[in-house]
Amino acid sequence: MNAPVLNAAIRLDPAEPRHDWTLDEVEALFDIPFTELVFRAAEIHRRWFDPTEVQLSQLLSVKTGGCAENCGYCSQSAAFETGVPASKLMEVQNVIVQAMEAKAGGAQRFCMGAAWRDLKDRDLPKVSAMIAGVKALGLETCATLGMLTPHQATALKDAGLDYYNHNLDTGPDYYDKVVTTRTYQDRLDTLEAVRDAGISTCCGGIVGMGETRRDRAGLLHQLATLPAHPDSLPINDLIPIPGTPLGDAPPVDGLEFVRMIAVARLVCPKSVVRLSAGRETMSRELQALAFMAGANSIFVGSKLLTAGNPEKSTDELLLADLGMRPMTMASATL
Ligand code: SAM
Ligand code: DTB
Ligand code: SF4
Repeated sequence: MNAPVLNAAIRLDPAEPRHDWTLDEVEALFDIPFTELVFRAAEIHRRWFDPTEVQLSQLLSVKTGGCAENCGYCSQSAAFETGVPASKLMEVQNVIVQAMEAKAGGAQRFCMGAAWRDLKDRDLPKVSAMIAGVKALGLETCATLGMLTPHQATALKDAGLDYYNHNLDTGPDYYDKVVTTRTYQDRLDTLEAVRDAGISTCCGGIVGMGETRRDRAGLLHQLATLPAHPDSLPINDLIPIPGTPLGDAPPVDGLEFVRMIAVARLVCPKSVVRLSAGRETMSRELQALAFMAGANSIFVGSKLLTAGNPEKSTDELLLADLGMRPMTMASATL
């Protein structure tokens, strides 16, 4: 027998998900030999989910560009010249039409994104009408609108909001290398308001911003020690946007990306882990490996917010070739 591949002191498969992970434990998971790591993650994936099921979300940017934040990866920040023009909040009826098309295309959840630092009360009625209208179509609703106050979160819940996306983006020690216009604690406060309002949380981050493995472990450690693990956990592969400070960031090694998915699956075993932005430049085999390592959600539709995503026909073929099918709504809302 070769050297042990796993620190026996790390409890990987308790009856219920752990919330007492230490940063060192999470970092140690990244060191497990690749095939063993993927195997362990695949095993735990099967404990909580049907591994042939994938949850399908579709995005729409309902308010694009001109954002007051300076997130170093983002095409929509007013701080960078990216060629993305700023536009006003869309009309409710136009959003509903897009949601109908998304539903017809097979999406289960419709996520409305706005390039805002925070939601303003004056926009609440219109955003609430969008949420109510999308919900009435029989879609799950998700929104990502920047920071929220507790009363705004409650109003969105009352309008029919199922999920709120608010990413921690990276580990706490690397955060201020990426964005300086808000703090990590600001993000955690909004997540708390969302949880307290009874909305399911969608929270994850990005790899490929120059962070170390320890920073990646730092992000997953934060997520795994939240009062409730994210219901949905997006892992984005940076899409380098020309004109942003990260426009020339080198691509992340595919195996390292899969490690991130596998560790996310191990530390947040009941979360729906989304293989999120960046699939357009990933091979089918890399995506298959990510599903093997525990990813069970993707964005569908040829556009994310401003950047590209695989065509519908490309994804349909991929899922068919992998023998994967859309997650049933019941298991998508664990
Ligand atoms: N303005 C809101 C906010 O920041 O919370 C919502 C929209 S924002 C675009 C949502 C998330 O998309 C970010 O937190 C980030 O994780 C991800 N994202 C944005 N630009 C990206 C890029 N170029 N590559 C990968 N992920 C990106
Ligand atoms: C998430 O984690 N990724 C999505 C969604 N949540 C809002 C956004 C990805 C954005 C990719 C870059 C763009 O389209 O501008
Ligand atoms: Fe604004 Fe969100 Fe982009 Fe940051 S990620 S600049 S908050 S739209």
